[in-house]
Amino acid sequence: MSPPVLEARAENAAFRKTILAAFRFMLLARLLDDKFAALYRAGKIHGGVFLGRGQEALSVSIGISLKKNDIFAPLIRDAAGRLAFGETVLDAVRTHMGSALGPMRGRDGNVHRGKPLEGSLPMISHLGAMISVVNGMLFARRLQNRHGTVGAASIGDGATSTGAFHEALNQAAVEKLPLVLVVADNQYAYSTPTSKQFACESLADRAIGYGVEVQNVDGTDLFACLKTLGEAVLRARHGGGPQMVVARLLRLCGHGEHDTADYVDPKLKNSPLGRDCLKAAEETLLRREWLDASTLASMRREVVREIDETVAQVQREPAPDPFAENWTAISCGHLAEGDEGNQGDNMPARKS
Ligand SMILES: Cc1ncc(C[n+]2csc(CCOP(=O)(O)OP(=O)(O)O)c2C)c(N)n1
Repeated sequence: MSPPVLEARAENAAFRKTILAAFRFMLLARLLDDKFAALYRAGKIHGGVFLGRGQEALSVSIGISLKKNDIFAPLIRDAAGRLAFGETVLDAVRTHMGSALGPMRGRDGNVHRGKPLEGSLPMISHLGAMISVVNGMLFARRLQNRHGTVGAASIGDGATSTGAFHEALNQAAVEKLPLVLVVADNQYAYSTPTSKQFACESLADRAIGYGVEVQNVDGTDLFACLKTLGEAVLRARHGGGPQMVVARLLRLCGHGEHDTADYVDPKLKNSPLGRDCLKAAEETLLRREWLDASTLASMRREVVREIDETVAQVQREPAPDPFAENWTAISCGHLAEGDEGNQGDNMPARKS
């Protein structure tokens, strides 16, 4: 057996590696979001663009804590978590820009993207609907004797006022499902402040009512989020039943890129809740000398290059052809090698 001091050192080195990987995903998500916002304003992205600015620390922490065969139901503010769970920049850009080669084959808005067979669920609604879908998948795995997997769902403070949230949380508690529910208490549900949303002190109280283990965490602190989410996932994986984590933070953008968010109280922006988690993580990593300025600069250059090259590639790709489509509602999003992007469904394409 190795002496405790060596074990502690190895643990520290592993944590350091995870933190640096998480930080890179956060940076990638932020710069990707910025690119999508710019493309939207330039009229290159249709529909809406919804961003996760300020929520990257929380989002990446759940994405990176899950394993390959787990289930993840992300929301519109989860670019960082999606990337950490395995989404490629190429899939994200293809979906936003409507490429026929993307996972939804250019037929659906960007928020509904996912690869269900890989455990990444396309969002139905932002408002609680995905929790019971994750529960259902966890039940299915239990019936298939596939134990040891975890299902995570993201949710906003507004969604915790819906019946869907309460029914699903209760079901998960009664059935002791390995669910991790990640609540981003970002102070607004669209333009509705939390004071008009709930009267309990913390949203954590809602979990206690159902007998669900719950933790509060500072959503602006990457280190705290990683630790809290990592431990919650472990507890769920090892039979501890459903876990809820409530992270307090401030949404550092509008509801979508169309929303100027003038309703946000300036006092909140200047409060600790308004701290930018990406900047805070960067400062801490530099201060601890886990990252130096030149490594950071080259990381940033690499990320920008990857995004720019992917956008340039996708701009040359075809849009869906309405006459060649079979228009089945859901694409399984798995393009086989050499697939032209039109055969990904479980239904055969209709020949016109
Ligand atoms: C069933 C349903 N009702 C309303 C909407 C419109 N809508 C989308 S997001 C949202 C607010 C969500 O707020 P919150 O849950 O706090 O999440 P946040 O946007 O802050 O991440 C609303 C009203 C919707 N998508 N689905």
